[in-house]
Amino acid sequence: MSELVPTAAEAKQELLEIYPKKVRRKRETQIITNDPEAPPVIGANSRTIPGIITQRGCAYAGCKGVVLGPTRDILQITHGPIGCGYYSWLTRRNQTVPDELGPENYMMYSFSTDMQESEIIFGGEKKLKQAIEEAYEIFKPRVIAICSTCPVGLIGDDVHAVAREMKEKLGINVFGFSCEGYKGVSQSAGHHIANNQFFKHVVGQSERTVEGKFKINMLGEYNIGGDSFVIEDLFKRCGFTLVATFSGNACYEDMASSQQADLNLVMCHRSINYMAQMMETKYGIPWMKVNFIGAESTAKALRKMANYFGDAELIDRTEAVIAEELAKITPVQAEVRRRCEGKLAMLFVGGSRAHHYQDLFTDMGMRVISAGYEFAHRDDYEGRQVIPTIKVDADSRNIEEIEVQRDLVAFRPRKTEEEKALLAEAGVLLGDYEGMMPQMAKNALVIDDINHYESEKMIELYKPDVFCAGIKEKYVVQKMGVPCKQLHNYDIGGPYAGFEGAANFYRDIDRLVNTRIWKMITPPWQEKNNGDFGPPLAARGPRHPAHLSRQPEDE
Ligand code: CFM
Repeated sequence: MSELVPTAAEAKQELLEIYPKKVRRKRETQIITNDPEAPPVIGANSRTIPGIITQRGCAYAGCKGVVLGPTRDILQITHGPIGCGYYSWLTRRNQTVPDELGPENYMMYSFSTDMQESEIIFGGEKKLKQAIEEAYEIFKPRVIAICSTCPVGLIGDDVHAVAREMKEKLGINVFGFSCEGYKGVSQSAGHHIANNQFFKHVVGQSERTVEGKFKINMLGEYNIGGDSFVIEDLFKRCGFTLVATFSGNACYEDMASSQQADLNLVMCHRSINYMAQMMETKYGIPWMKVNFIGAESTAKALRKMANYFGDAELIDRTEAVIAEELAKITPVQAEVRRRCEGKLAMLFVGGSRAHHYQDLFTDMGMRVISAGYEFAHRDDYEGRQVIPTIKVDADSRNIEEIEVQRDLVAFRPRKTEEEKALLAEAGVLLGDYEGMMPQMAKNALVIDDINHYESEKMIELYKPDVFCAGIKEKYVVQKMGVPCKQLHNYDIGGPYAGFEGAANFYRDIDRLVNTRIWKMITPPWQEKNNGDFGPPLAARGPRHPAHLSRQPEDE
């Protein structure tokens, strides 16, 4: 592969140049030149430096928005000022279809206690109880969950005591989350808090027996833009029985009976690995990392799943589904490759997609020159083997680690150690995730918790053909004449999972990077050189000549 200009080391220097010494020392550890053979240590999951415009969200977002939000029939009350409820209302494009197990759907509602100053002073528990009773009166839900916002922790309202009291009084499941926004350093804390409470209050609560062969749970798939629907369809056609998804298109009953599955699939390692671990310890369910983003990755994941169960008929059916789907998608791949091959991409998203979506770009022949997560931990970058070496700081210590014991009745080992060893030999690794860095090119720049300044600088330096991020970055990036693909909500697109989703993605990216509109944009600083953005981009040794300035011959 051709060398990039500037090199990763030079780019890193440029990014760091502007910072005061102390800031530079910290950012130096978070901007890393990759070596896939021996991933270097990267600084991650530490506090964002005050004053820097980060992409990150809060613990409430990670709990209420991410892990809890996609469940349709858990009535979710935000205990806090109305803004927290209002701004978390339908902002994530998770979809759901009610069924006989979970016919209720509260997703389109926003429930809030609308905390006022008087509650901040005198306490909000009374209002919370009233809100729960009122919600119960109107909706008669089977489950109510309470999500805490910052003031709840600051004034000391005990949402768990209120939940216990209401559970008793109403005779339904009620539980709370201490997911105050300020917990931890990002939404990652909220994931952990959500995992803990789901594990304690939901998993194992159902009496029903799940019928079916090859029972699996899908962990860390949230049905953004309909992704879960595509994956569910693939499972069905291959012959797997999906017990529960955490938590895309999920209902309470599914999740409450999830301990009956014989395999946990982990899609988003960052947000749900705690659940996989706890279920393995308590019930003996092994987990495997999968990725249903990308055609090759989807085929690989399905094969691993079929091999895990080792049933000849299941393996044959899975192979037939893969063959059928690949036959449909290969022509689309070839078509977009003609126009996209060699184009440059950068991805700065969340805690797993910056890794997963690289597979789609690889399918298309595009080159990922830089990527990073907002809030992932070192294991998501370097692989799980580094977990014992991760320093636990005060921010992480604040998040509860729950002690999990083997369940004396329900624990059932699904595979013996010998069987696991045989599977490992056949390439079916259990309980492991190798992280993003081993899959990235040598010398690609890996940037943790990238900020707005660094994003703009990276665009100036490399002029990528597409920059993948979220709504906070989108219009800043596009004003620079570079298309921005939102990988959180897919803009208005998707599904992007599975084979069908991959085809959607290829087409959307093809359209985005090959439209002529970007050449017609004059960035504001080239129209009136107001000095805010530094020298014109054209003066910076363009990697793609004339990419960012109007060229009469192009029109
Ligand atoms: Fe997991 Fe997610 Fe992500 Fe995430 Fe998120 Fe999301 Fe994301 Mo936005 S759970 S870590 S906290 S894959 S909401 S569906 S897109 S940042 S990369």
